[in-house]
Parts: sequence; C-alpha cells; structure tokens
Amino acid sequence: MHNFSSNLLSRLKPDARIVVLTGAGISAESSLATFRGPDGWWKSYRPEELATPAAFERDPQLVWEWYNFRRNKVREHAPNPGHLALAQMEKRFRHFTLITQNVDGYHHRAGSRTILELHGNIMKSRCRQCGQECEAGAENWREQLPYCKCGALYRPGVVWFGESLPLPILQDACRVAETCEIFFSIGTSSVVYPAAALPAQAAAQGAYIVEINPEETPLTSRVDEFLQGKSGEILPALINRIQQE
Ligand code: BJW
Ligand code: ZN
Repeated sequence: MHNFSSNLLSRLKPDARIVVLTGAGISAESSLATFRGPDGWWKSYRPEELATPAAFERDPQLVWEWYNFRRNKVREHAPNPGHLALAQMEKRFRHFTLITQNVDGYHHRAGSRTILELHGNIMKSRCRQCGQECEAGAENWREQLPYCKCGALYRPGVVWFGESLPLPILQDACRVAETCEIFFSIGTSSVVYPAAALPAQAAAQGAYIVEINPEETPLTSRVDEFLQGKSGEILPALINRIQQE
C-alpha cells in the first residue's frame, strides 16, 4: 500500500487548482508500447526516425505501416485503472485540467472530459493538401496509402518532431500550468519539448510538483515529491485515500 505524505494530502482540497500531464507510461499497463522504454521499439526504428515530416516524405508507406500497427493496438486494448482514476479525480476537484502527450484517446474512453491533447490523436487523419480531417478508417486506401477526396495523401493527425503543437491547446496548457497549485507529471520521460517545460513553468509560479513514474527522469531531481511506481497502481490508491478524508 502506498503512503502519501501529509504535505500532498493537505494540498488536495476540493477547490485546489490541479493540473495533470500524462505521457506514454500511463498507457503502458494497457499494453501499449512506450516510445523510449525497453519495449518502446518498433522494427528497431527509433521514434525520432519515424515521427518526422522527413520520414513521411521519404517513405510514407513505412510510416503508415507503423501508425496502422499502433491504431490496431489502440483498438485491441483499453484504458487501465490509472486512466480511470484520473477521470474520477476530475469529478472530485473543481479546477482540474488534464494535459496529455498521448495520441491514443484513452483518457476520453476512460471518461475524462477536459483534455488538452498536445500531440493530436492517432485515430484521426489529416489531408496534406486541403487540411480536411477524418476518422481512422474513413480514408480511401489505394496500394497501402490513404487518399483524401481531393486526391492528396492523408497523414496521421498527430504532431511530429519539428512541427508546432496546436497553438490554442498549447496556450491553454501553459496558462493552466502557470496558475495551478499542484502539478502531476505522470508516465513521461520528460525529454520532449515543449511539454517537458510545463512542470518548470508551474514550479516557477509556486506549484507543488509531483511525479509518478517507476523510473527516475530528468525531472525527478526538481520535483517536490516523487512517487515511484506504476500509475495504474498509485493513482487508484491516491483516489481511494482522498475519498477517505
Ligand atoms: C510508466 C509506466 C507505468 C513506464 N506507470 N509510468 C527545446 C529543447 C530541445 C529540443 C527542443 C526544444 N523545443 C523543441 C525541441 C525539438 C523537439 C524535442 O523536444 N526534441 C527532444 C527529443 C530533444 N520538439 C518538437 O519538435 C516539438 N515541436 C516543437 O517544439 O515545435 C517548435 C519547434 C520546432 C523545431 C525546433 C524548435 C521548436 C514537437 C514534438 C512532437 C512529439 N511527437 C511524438 C510523436 C507523436 C505522434 C505519435 O505518437 O507517433 O510524441 S514523439 C513521442 O514522444 C510522442 C510522445 O508524446 C512524446 C513524449 O514521450 P513520452 O510520453 O514521455 O514517452 P516515453 O516513452 O519517452 O516515456 C515513457 C515513460 O513512462 C518513461 O519515463 C517510463 O519510465 C514511464 N513508465 N511504465 C508510469 N506503468
Ligand atoms: Zn484533401
């Protein structure tokens, strides 16, 4: 059973302003591979070699093969107790914002309502030419490539390296980070920017920073509290503990 500090518990009042940032680690217990973990490899490519506009230019079929493989995993599996606990927390706290780097949509499926998806959604496609968006499966596939009605190629509706994050969403994320009292960084290696800068932005304005991860990250030495372990175990324990108060 996890022990939560009185420091943390006393801060988790119903009207506390809380921000949660999640990464691939929260979906690890749903059997989705992380990007940088030991299983976070796909056919021995690194994400930096596939999640880029240049990779798509060079070999759109290879990139689509990776995304179709991952779309199938997302369909096959489901949110885990970590996602569900965050959906419960949202109900419990008046000012609660969930920011995610994940593209799997599992926070929606778990019942969270206010979600800032920084890196898009893997179940969406976007036309390279006219910008039209569609749901996965609604594309017109020819020779293993998906086409839009306008004739141009669809790409996955996600944010690749070197591309800007959707500005209104990033602005909202920065605003809530800078005005929150408690900031949770959960299941992220804290190496991909600008998401990785959010905890420091929150800390600079006086927020209490909590990290949940089985491993230490570049953030760990700068947090107020490091809860070492799996989010699918720690988050349900935390919500249970809060409900006892
Ligand atoms: C568990 C667990 C369990 C396991 N429970 N935990 C400033 C400094 C340096 C570089 C830059 C900078 N600003 C911008 C950059 C460039 C670049 C960048 O950050 N590069 C770094 C790698 C150095 N950033 C960008 O290009 C961004 N764009 C941008 O900034 O535009 C303006 C600009 C452009 C060019 C130059 C300068 C500015 C865009 C970033 C887009 C990231 N896209 C991806 C792919 C999305 C689509 C897809 O899914 O295919 O997003 S890459 C990939 O990494 C994905 C993730 O969202 C992201 C973060 O990964 P995450 O979630 O942290 O996963 P992992 O695998 O790394 O970590 C998992 C963690 O879980 C581990 O810690 C485990 O221990 C833990 N874990 N089991 C809890 N059970
Ligand atoms: Zn189009």
